[in-house]
Amino acid sequence: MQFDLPRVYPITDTLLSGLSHAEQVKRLVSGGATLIQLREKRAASRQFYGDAKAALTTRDSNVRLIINDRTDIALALKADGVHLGQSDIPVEAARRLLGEKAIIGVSTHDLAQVELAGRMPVNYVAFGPVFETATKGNPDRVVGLNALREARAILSSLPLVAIGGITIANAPAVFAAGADSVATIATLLSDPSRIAENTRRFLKVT
Ligand code: TZP
Ligand code: MG
Repeated sequence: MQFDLPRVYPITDTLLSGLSHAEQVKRLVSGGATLIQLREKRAASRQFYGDAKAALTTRDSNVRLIINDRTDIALALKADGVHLGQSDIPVEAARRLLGEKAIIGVSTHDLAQVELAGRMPVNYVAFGPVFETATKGNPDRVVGLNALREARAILSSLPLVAIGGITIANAPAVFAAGADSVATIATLLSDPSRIAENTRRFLKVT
């Protein structure tokens, strides 16, 4: 279940960017992103399905697209995988549906959840929010860099994705604490005219 996790893992947000998922993917890919998560918390299922389908149809062969929360949509569209939260269906169930080759990641927000996630059939574990974030409604408590270091130790070689308030400025400290990759929303998307440029800049510092 090894897979090559890039250093920057952008997540789409239609409210913040004002753009469809497909258009965000296009801009992120033109900036060099190779793994992108489509995250939709508001739109109707049918609308998200159509937008995700458009993103997947135009996907490059070197780009992998992961669907947040919705294993059904990932399965129906043959996406590259699914990203599950603590209240989504169990990882084992998603693995049964999507198969061995799917990329499955899980969100964790404290070290007990990291311990459990480390024993699940996942390809990576996301941990955060590492810093304050304005992007997620009702975010979990900030975990900080010390807990991130502990998460690294718990997971040994399992890929660790840090999330929450990560910017070009603080990313070096996040990598130094042991993250393999950083998942980011606002820092790449808040200026929609600069998505490709900011992605390129971010990739350069990693
Ligand atoms: N999960 C934990 S923090 C977060 C999610 C989805 C939001 C991250 O967004 P940003 O803008 O990179 O802080
Ligand atoms: Mg979720």
